[in-house]
Amino acid sequence: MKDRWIHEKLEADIGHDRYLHSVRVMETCIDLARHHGYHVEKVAIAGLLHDCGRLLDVKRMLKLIGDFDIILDSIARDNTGLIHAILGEELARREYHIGDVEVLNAIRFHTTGRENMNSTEKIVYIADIIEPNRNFPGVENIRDMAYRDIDGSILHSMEGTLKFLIETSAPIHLDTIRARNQLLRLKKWGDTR
Ligand code: DGI
Ligand code: FE
Ligand code: FE
Repeated sequence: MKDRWIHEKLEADIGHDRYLHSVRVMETCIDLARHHGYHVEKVAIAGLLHDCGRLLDVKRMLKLIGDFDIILDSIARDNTGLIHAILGEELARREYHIGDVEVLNAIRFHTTGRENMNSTEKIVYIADIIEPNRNFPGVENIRDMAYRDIDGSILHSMEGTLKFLIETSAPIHLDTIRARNQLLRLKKWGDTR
């Protein structure tokens, strides 16, 4: 990305470590897009900005949700893990001047996924999980899968997230459930019934 100001603003807003994570996600997005023959510029900016709503200042996150008149559903409310993606879409639009709806949706749905994800959304979702510094058990398998079968890799990693959410008694967002069910139908029947 050549726009220096985007990098400088992002690092100031989300902090050095998360900024470096974002750059790794961007690079992983570029690699996946080249491999799968997809639009590199689009996924690069979406990958770079995917966590732009994870502000260092959590109070400011909540204030901006109010300022922007964002209505949170009962699961996202009180959950900064989910709020950062929703706020991120709005910040990308307002403060980073992103107009491309595919890029905005990739930011919006990068945490939960959703039914009928397009290629930009899928690449950002899985790049966030497999960027080189991720080292949870099983990541190598998901990393390999992402280059062979991106839907399968998303399904597999989503099921890991769902297990984690159940083990920690966390609420599961309906978008995550719908995304998983659709990917399961795709795997079982090869269609999106
Ligand atoms: O922002 P990152 O840390 O890079 O990664 P992320 O945006 O994927 O956030 C991961 C967190 O989001 C992780 O702690 C699991 C949580 N998460 C994902 N899907 C759901 C969820 N949390 C809830 N409560 N419900 C979900 O459906
Ligand atoms: Fe995130
Ligand atoms: Fe991330």
